[in-house]
Amino acid sequence: MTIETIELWRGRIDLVSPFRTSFGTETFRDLLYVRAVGDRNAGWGECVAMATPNYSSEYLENCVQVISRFLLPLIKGDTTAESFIATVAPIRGNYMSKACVESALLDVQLRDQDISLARFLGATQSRVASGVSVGIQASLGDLVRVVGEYIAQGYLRIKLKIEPGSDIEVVHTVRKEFGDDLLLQVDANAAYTRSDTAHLKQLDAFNLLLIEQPLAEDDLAGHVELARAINTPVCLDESITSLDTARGALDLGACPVINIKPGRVGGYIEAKKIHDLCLARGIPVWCGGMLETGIGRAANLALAALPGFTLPGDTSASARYFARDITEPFVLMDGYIDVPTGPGIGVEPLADMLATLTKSATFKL
Ligand code: OSB
Ligand code: MG
Repeated sequence: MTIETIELWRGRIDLVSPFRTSFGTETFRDLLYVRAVGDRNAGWGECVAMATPNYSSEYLENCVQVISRFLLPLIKGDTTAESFIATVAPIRGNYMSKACVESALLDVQLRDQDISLARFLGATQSRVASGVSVGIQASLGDLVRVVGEYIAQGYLRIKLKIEPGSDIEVVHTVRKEFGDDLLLQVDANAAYTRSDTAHLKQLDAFNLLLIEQPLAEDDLAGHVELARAINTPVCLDESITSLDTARGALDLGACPVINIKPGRVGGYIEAKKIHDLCLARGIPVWCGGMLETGIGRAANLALAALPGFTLPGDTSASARYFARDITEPFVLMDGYIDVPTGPGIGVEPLADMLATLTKSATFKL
């Protein structure tokens, strides 16, 4: 394989409904893709960064800068996903930028080898159990209606976004309405502090699968303390940015569950390493999401098909996000989504959707 050029593609796609979290409200998804053009195939990677630095310190326009100024100049014709990771190691952080480029390189090299990403990563499942992440709603009535619709569509697990002032009653309402058998979890996106321990302990009454990222990204010690004080399993999202942070969090006892997002940890190869560590230690993992279009979703499904992914992920169907996805839509069937089987990520942008994107830069190697 020889990489010849790398293209950056930008775009924007509306969400079917506003998505409100403790850090803000999204009504559209700003898009950034890297397309790596090789001598035989081309590969795509989607950047998961949001438009603003609220979920993490990374944001999309900054990723354009990091990728163009610092990552792409390190790529040579014979760079592979694996050698890219080693080459960009001196660049600190910027996981989402690295992951985006790595994904495109991985896609093109696996297409050349005629291997699916799922097979490359060691997937053992042909379909993935799907959960759905439900944003903070304007009223409890809206919440019950929205959750009811997702359950009717077949989603196997509901995740409720929470924040101070919209938490205990929200969970109580959903439990009362939909019963004790519903697989239910919450995600605070770092909205609480250590002084909220007694408040969060009230969630113990509702038999939740887990509470995701209750405290600040940096506050591992706080999560250790909280995990000891409450019965609801603590799961980390924002805090886990690498294999090292994952190992550290597990060693400290900060979390009995981990949400693995490839974009947040620098790519699919690092994500697999975190999966392998967790599998070896008996720690269940699940695949998170970042409102990806079909490009990133296809790759996430491949990862989520690994054996340690024993909890349903935020790998929802295309229709949960977009009226029309960038790729052929991923559809929910009896609560599951099929893992792509074609070479690489197994999908491509549809011609008419590609026409809504802009090639913003081309780098010749
Ligand atoms: O915290 O998991 C999160 C979306 C954007 C940024 C952060 C998060 C989320 C979600 C939705 O919860 C996941 C998805 O459905 O893609
Ligand atoms: Mg989260």
